[in-house]
Amino acid sequence: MQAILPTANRYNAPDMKIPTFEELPIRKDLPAESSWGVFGDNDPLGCLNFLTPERLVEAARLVKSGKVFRLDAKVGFATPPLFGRAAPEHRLSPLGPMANDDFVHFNTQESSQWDGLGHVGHIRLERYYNNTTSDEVRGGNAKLGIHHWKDKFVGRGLLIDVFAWRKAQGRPVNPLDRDVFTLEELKAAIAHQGSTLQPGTILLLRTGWMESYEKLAADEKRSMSSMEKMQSPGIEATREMVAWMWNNQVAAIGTDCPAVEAFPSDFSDEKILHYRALPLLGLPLGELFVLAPLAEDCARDKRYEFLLVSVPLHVEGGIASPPNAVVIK
Ligand code: UVW
Repeated sequence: MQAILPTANRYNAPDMKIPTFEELPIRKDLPAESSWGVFGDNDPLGCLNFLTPERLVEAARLVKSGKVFRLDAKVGFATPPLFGRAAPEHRLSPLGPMANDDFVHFNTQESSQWDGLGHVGHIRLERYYNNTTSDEVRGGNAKLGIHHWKDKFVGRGLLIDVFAWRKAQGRPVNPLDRDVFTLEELKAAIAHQGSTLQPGTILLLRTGWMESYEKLAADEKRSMSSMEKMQSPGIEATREMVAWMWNNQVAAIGTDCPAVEAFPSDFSDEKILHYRALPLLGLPLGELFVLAPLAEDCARDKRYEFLLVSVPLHVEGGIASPPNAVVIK
């Protein structure tokens, strides 16, 4: 691909103008449907740039009841781990007669997780977000490492309970089958909840996968855990879907399913959501979140928006992270 000449960030001033999806890319030498350069050629935050301090102050005003919902499943919840990933190890290490340390060794993609921007690069372009090379990612990942997100993932969250909405429509989801939620369905679910999508929102999408998985017997979990056997609902992987997210300044999307997009998805197809979101737009994808208790509370008080605080691991050069996230209502 063509070399990209460094340019000054055109949009990082307080009055910055964000180009619409239709105006992307911002330069002719950049890939189609990419946001590269919008926040500067070395930007590591992608759509997290939409979480501005002003919007955080607004989001803090959503705290009314003092209820807190943890979004991470426990480390090691999936038995065996999905997609053939390794199981976590937890080892106690006595420090003295009455004192203990411990070690936790786990794949950051094994339980609830944000996919960092070094997780998936574009299959054809062979580049990660903002023209980052594989060598840069694998050689320390200073450019896109998860450490850049350590204090950036706080803002307004909005739950879209598409699982409940589908049920209300008389078309219930079977969360352990592949099923595609269209953009029109997401919009209808938002309207049904009486919610609005405001700029700088972290979307949470409930598909029902987590609760269904937890109800399975041990042998059923084992037989569906591989890449080949996995079936899951998720959002449609279209240009329209990501255009809607970009144009509404969605900061990230977290779901309770294994891949955000419906699975199986074909990683040889450059049109899948993982490529559209992570390398092209810098849009963080969150997977395997615990959303059912939050969804129950939102249905009860009819408030689907809240303050969301996520503090990814402070690991220099990290690829992904448990969200370490709470919703505060
Ligand atoms: C898949 O789509 C396999 O998900 P992940 O982001 O966990 O690699």
